[in-house]
Amino acid sequence: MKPVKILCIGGSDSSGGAGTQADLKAVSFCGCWGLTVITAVTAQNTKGVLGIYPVSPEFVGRQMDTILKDTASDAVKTGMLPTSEIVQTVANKIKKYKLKKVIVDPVMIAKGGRILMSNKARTSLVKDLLPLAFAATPNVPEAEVLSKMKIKSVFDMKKAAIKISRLGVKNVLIKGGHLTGNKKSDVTDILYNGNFYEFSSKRILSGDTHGTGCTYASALAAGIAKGENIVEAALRAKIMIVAAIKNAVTLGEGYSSANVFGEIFKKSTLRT
Ligand code: PXL
Repeated sequence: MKPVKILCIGGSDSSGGAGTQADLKAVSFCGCWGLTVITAVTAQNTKGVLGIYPVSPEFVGRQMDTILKDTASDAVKTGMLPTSEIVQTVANKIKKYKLKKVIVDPVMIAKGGRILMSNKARTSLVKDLLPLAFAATPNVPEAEVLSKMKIKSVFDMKKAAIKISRLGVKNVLIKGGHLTGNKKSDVTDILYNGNFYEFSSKRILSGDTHGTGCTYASALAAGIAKGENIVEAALRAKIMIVAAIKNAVTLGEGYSSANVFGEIFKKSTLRT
Protein backbone atom coordinates (compact mmCIF):
# COMPACT_ATOMS: atom_id res chain seq x y z
CA MET A 1 0.00 0.00 0.00
CA LYS A 2 1.06 3.56 -0.61
CA PRO A 3 0.38 5.76 2.42
CA VAL A 4 -0.33 9.47 2.55
CA LYS A 5 2.94 10.98 3.77
CA ILE A 6 3.59 13.99 5.95
CA LEU A 7 7.07 15.48 6.25
CA CYS A 8 7.48 16.62 9.87
CA ILE A 9 10.34 19.08 10.33
CA GLY A 10 11.14 19.93 13.95
CA GLY A 11 12.95 19.12 17.17
CA SER A 12 13.24 15.89 19.12
CA ASP A 13 11.70 15.84 22.61
CA SER A 14 13.24 13.17 24.84
CA SER A 15 10.06 13.05 26.96
CA GLY A 16 8.15 11.88 23.89
CA GLY A 17 5.38 14.42 24.47
CA ALA A 18 6.05 17.23 22.02
CA GLY A 19 8.17 17.90 18.95
CA THR A 20 8.72 15.30 16.28
CA GLN A 21 7.71 12.47 18.60
CA ALA A 22 4.27 14.07 19.01
CA ASP A 23 4.09 14.73 15.26
CA LEU A 24 4.73 11.09 14.41
CA LYS A 25 2.07 9.88 16.82
CA ALA A 26 -0.49 12.39 15.53
CA VAL A 27 0.01 11.64 11.85
CA SER A 28 0.00 7.89 12.57
CA PHE A 29 -3.26 8.29 14.47
CA CYS A 30 -4.64 9.99 11.35
CA GLY A 31 -3.63 7.01 9.21
CA CYS A 32 -0.67 8.74 7.57
CA TRP A 33 3.03 7.99 7.40
CA GLY A 34 5.41 10.46 9.02
CA LEU A 35 8.72 11.34 7.41
CA THR A 36 10.98 13.29 9.76
CA VAL A 37 13.68 15.92 9.52
CA ILE A 38 15.23 16.78 12.88
CA THR A 39 16.29 20.40 13.40
CA ALA A 40 17.44 20.14 17.03
CA VAL A 41 17.81 17.54 19.72
CA THR A 42 16.47 18.64 23.09
CA ALA A 43 17.28 17.14 26.46
CA GLN A 44 14.03 17.51 28.32
CA ASN A 45 11.83 15.86 30.87
CA THR A 46 8.44 16.71 32.26
CA LYS A 47 9.90 19.61 34.27
CA GLY A 48 11.45 21.45 31.36
CA VAL A 49 13.88 21.73 28.49
CA LEU A 50 17.38 21.42 29.99
CA GLY A 51 19.44 21.46 26.82
CA ILE A 52 19.17 22.22 23.12
CA TYR A 53 21.58 20.91 20.49
CA PRO A 54 20.71 22.41 17.10
CA VAL A 55 21.50 20.35 14.02
CA SER A 56 23.64 22.23 11.47
CA PRO A 57 21.64 23.90 8.69
CA GLU A 58 23.63 21.86 6.16
CA PHE A 59 22.54 18.63 7.76
CA VAL A 60 18.92 19.79 8.00
CA GLY A 61 19.13 20.44 4.26
CA ARG A 62 20.76 17.06 3.68
CA GLN A 63 17.94 15.27 5.50
CA MET A 64 15.39 17.10 3.34
CA ASP A 65 17.25 16.39 0.09
CA THR A 66 17.76 12.76 0.94
CA ILE A 67 14.18 11.96 1.75
CA LEU A 68 12.57 14.21 -0.88
CA LYS A 69 14.68 12.89 -3.76
CA ASP A 70 13.21 9.46 -3.08
CA THR A 71 9.79 10.05 -1.53
CA ALA A 72 7.31 12.81 -2.33
CA SER A 73 5.45 14.15 0.70
CA ASP A 74 1.76 15.04 0.56
CA ALA A 75 2.08 17.80 3.16
CA VAL A 76 4.76 19.39 5.29
CA LYS A 77 4.52 20.41 8.94
CA THR A 78 7.21 22.56 10.54
CA GLY A 79 7.72 22.94 14.28
CA MET A 80 10.86 23.99 16.20
CA LEU A 81 13.26 25.86 13.89
CA PRO A 82 15.88 27.18 16.32
CA THR A 83 18.07 29.41 14.12
CA SER A 84 17.54 31.75 11.18
CA GLU A 85 19.91 29.62 9.07
CA ILE A 86 17.71 26.59 9.65
CA VAL A 87 14.56 28.57 8.81
CA GLN A 88 16.20 29.72 5.58
CA THR A 89 17.37 26.23 4.66
CA VAL A 90 13.87 24.83 5.19
CA ALA A 91 12.34 27.68 3.16
CA ASN A 92 14.82 27.13 0.31
CA LYS A 93 14.12 23.41 0.15
CA ILE A 94 10.37 24.03 0.20
CA LYS A 95 10.88 26.20 -2.88
CA LYS A 96 13.30 23.76 -4.52
CA TYR A 97 10.89 20.83 -4.21
CA LYS A 98 7.82 23.04 -4.85
CA LEU A 99 6.14 21.82 -1.66
CA LYS A 100 2.65 23.26 -1.43
CA LYS A 101 0.69 22.05 1.56
CA VAL A 102 2.98 23.56 4.18
CA ILE A 103 1.65 23.95 7.72
CA VAL A 104 3.86 26.19 9.87
CA ASP A 105 3.55 25.84 13.63
CA PRO A 106 5.57 28.88 14.76
CA VAL A 107 7.04 27.24 17.87
CA MET A 108 8.75 29.91 19.97
CA ILE A 109 8.74 29.03 23.69
CA ALA A 110 8.40 25.71 25.51
CA LYS A 111 5.82 25.25 28.21
CA GLY A 112 8.43 25.69 30.95
CA GLY A 113 9.58 29.00 29.43
CA ARG A 114 12.66 27.85 27.51
CA ILE A 115 13.17 29.76 24.25
CA LEU A 116 13.11 27.37 21.31
CA MET A 117 13.66 29.92 18.54
CA SER A 118 16.13 32.83 18.42
CA ASN A 119 14.95 36.37 17.67
CA LYS A 120 16.72 36.28 14.32
CA ALA A 121 14.94 33.03 13.51
CA ARG A 122 11.60 34.71 14.26
CA THR A 123 12.45 37.41 11.74
CA SER A 124 13.33 34.80 9.09
CA LEU A 125 10.18 32.87 9.86
CA VAL A 126 8.11 35.94 9.03
CA LYS A 127 10.17 36.95 6.00
CA ASP A 128 11.13 33.63 4.42
CA LEU A 129 8.80 30.89 5.64
CA LEU A 130 5.34 32.30 6.33
CA PRO A 131 4.89 33.49 2.73
CA LEU A 132 5.35 29.84 1.65
CA ALA A 133 2.84 28.50 4.16
CA PHE A 134 -0.62 27.21 3.35
CA ALA A 135 -1.53 27.55 7.02
CA ALA A 136 0.02 28.80 10.27
CA THR A 137 -1.06 27.63 13.72
CA PRO A 138 0.15 30.07 16.39
CA ASN A 139 -1.03 29.93 19.99
CA VAL A 140 -1.95 33.27 21.60
CA PRO A 141 1.59 34.29 22.74
CA GLU A 142 2.97 33.40 19.30
CA ALA A 143 0.14 35.25 17.57
CA GLU A 144 0.98 38.30 19.71
CA VAL A 145 4.56 38.23 18.45
CA LEU A 146 3.55 37.71 14.81
CA SER A 147 0.81 40.35 14.82
CA LYS A 148 2.67 42.79 17.12
CA MET A 149 -0.46 43.30 19.21
CA LYS A 150 -1.76 42.22 22.63
CA ILE A 151 -4.48 39.58 22.59
CA LYS A 152 -6.98 39.52 25.45
CA SER A 153 -10.12 38.21 23.79
CA VAL A 154 -11.53 36.25 20.86
CA PHE A 155 -12.16 39.61 19.19
CA ASP A 156 -8.42 40.41 19.50
CA MET A 157 -7.58 36.96 18.14
CA LYS A 158 -9.58 37.79 15.03
CA LYS A 159 -7.79 41.11 14.57
CA ALA A 160 -4.43 39.36 14.99
CA ALA A 161 -5.42 36.65 12.48
CA ILE A 162 -6.08 39.29 9.82
CA LYS A 163 -2.68 40.86 10.52
CA ILE A 164 -0.90 37.50 10.33
CA SER A 165 -2.64 36.60 7.07
CA ARG A 166 -1.21 39.82 5.62
CA LEU A 167 2.26 38.29 6.13
CA GLY A 168 1.33 35.99 3.24
CA VAL A 169 -0.40 33.01 4.89
CA LYS A 170 -3.69 31.89 3.39
CA ASN A 171 -5.11 30.18 6.47
CA VAL A 172 -4.43 31.35 10.02
CA LEU A 173 -5.53 29.15 12.91
CA ILE A 174 -5.04 30.77 16.33
CA LYS A 175 -5.42 28.45 19.30
CA GLY A 176 -7.12 30.08 22.26
CA GLY A 177 -5.95 27.87 25.13
CA HIS A 178 -3.60 30.52 26.54
CA LEU A 179 -6.33 33.14 27.00
CA THR A 180 -7.13 33.33 30.69
CA GLY A 181 -10.30 31.54 31.64
CA ASN A 182 -11.94 29.44 34.27
CA LYS A 183 -13.57 26.07 34.11
CA LYS A 184 -16.82 27.58 32.90
CA SER A 185 -15.24 29.38 29.98
CA ASP A 186 -14.80 27.72 26.61
CA VAL A 187 -11.54 27.56 24.72
CA THR A 188 -12.15 29.05 21.30
CA ASP A 189 -9.76 28.56 18.41
CA ILE A 190 -10.30 30.72 15.38
CA LEU A 191 -9.58 30.09 11.73
CA TYR A 192 -9.30 32.97 9.28
CA ASN A 193 -9.02 32.53 5.51
CA GLY A 194 -11.01 35.56 4.40
CA ASN A 195 -13.91 34.20 6.45
CA PHE A 196 -13.86 33.46 10.17
CA TYR A 197 -14.63 30.08 11.74
CA GLU A 198 -14.73 29.40 15.49
CA PHE A 199 -14.05 26.05 17.13
CA SER A 200 -14.98 25.97 20.80
CA SER A 201 -14.62 23.31 23.46
CA LYS A 202 -15.04 23.21 27.23
CA ARG A 203 -11.87 24.31 29.02
CA ILE A 204 -10.12 21.31 30.56
CA LEU A 205 -8.44 22.67 33.64
CA SER A 206 -5.43 20.34 33.51
CA GLY A 207 -5.02 22.83 30.78
CA ASP A 208 -2.36 23.55 28.36
CA THR A 209 -0.85 20.14 28.15
CA HIS A 210 2.60 19.43 26.75
CA GLY A 211 2.63 18.62 23.05
CA THR A 212 -0.81 19.90 22.19
CA GLY A 213 0.44 22.47 19.67
CA CYS A 214 2.59 19.94 17.80
CA THR A 215 -0.24 17.40 17.80
CA TYR A 216 -2.81 19.93 16.57
CA ALA A 217 -0.67 21.18 13.67
CA SER A 218 0.27 17.63 12.65
CA ALA A 219 -3.37 16.54 12.65
CA LEU A 220 -4.19 19.58 10.51
CA ALA A 221 -1.40 18.66 8.08
CA ALA A 222 -2.69 15.08 7.88
CA GLY A 223 -6.21 16.28 7.07
CA ILE A 224 -4.95 18.62 4.38
CA ALA A 225 -2.72 15.88 2.94
CA LYS A 226 -5.72 13.57 2.72
CA GLY A 227 -7.64 16.18 0.75
CA GLU A 228 -9.89 17.62 3.43
CA ASN A 229 -10.57 21.31 3.20
CA ILE A 230 -9.10 23.54 5.89
CA VAL A 231 -12.35 23.79 7.86
CA GLU A 232 -12.87 20.01 8.00
CA ALA A 233 -9.21 19.45 8.83
CA ALA A 234 -9.27 22.06 11.62
CA LEU A 235 -12.46 20.63 13.12
CA ARG A 236 -11.06 17.11 13.09
CA ALA A 237 -7.80 18.34 14.63
CA LYS A 238 -9.71 20.17 17.38
CA ILE A 239 -11.78 17.07 18.25
CA MET A 240 -8.62 14.99 18.33
CA ILE A 241 -6.73 17.39 20.57
CA VAL A 242 -9.56 17.64 23.10
CA ALA A 243 -9.58 13.83 23.43
CA ALA A 244 -5.78 13.75 23.66
CA ILE A 245 -5.83 16.26 26.54
CA LYS A 246 -8.53 14.26 28.34
CA ASN A 247 -6.30 11.18 27.97
CA ALA A 248 -3.08 12.96 29.00
CA VAL A 249 -0.34 10.79 30.47
CA THR A 250 1.56 11.48 33.68
CA LEU A 251 5.18 10.51 33.09
CA GLY A 252 7.23 12.26 35.75
CA GLU A 253 6.95 14.93 38.40
CA GLY A 254 6.24 17.80 36.01
CA TYR A 255 3.55 18.46 33.47
CA SER A 256 1.65 15.72 31.67
CA SER A 257 1.56 15.11 27.95
CA ALA A 258 -1.35 14.90 25.55
CA ASN A 259 -1.89 11.36 24.31
CA VAL A 260 -3.69 10.82 21.02
CA PHE A 261 -3.64 7.05 21.57
CA GLY A 262 -5.46 7.24 24.91
CA GLU A 263 -8.38 5.03 23.87
CA ILE A 264 -6.01 2.41 22.48
CA PHE A 265 -3.98 2.49 25.71
CA LYS A 266 -7.14 1.78 27.69
CA LYS A 267 -8.07 -1.20 25.52
CA SER A 268 -4.61 -2.60 25.04
CA THR A 269 -4.12 -6.14 26.24
CA LEU A 270 -0.38 -5.86 25.63
CA ARG A 271 -0.01 -3.68 28.71
CA THR A 272 0.28 -5.10 32.24
O1 PXL B 1 5.52 22.45 22.16
C1 PXL B 1 6.47 23.03 21.40
C2 PXL B 1 7.68 22.19 21.20
C3 PXL B 1 8.05 21.84 19.93
N1 PXL B 1 9.14 21.11 19.67
C4 PXL B 1 9.92 20.68 20.65
C5 PXL B 1 9.61 20.97 21.96
C6 PXL B 1 8.46 21.75 22.26
C7 PXL B 1 8.12 22.06 23.63
O2 PXL B 1 8.77 21.72 24.58
O3 PXL B 1 10.39 20.52 22.92
C8 PXL B 1 11.12 19.85 20.33
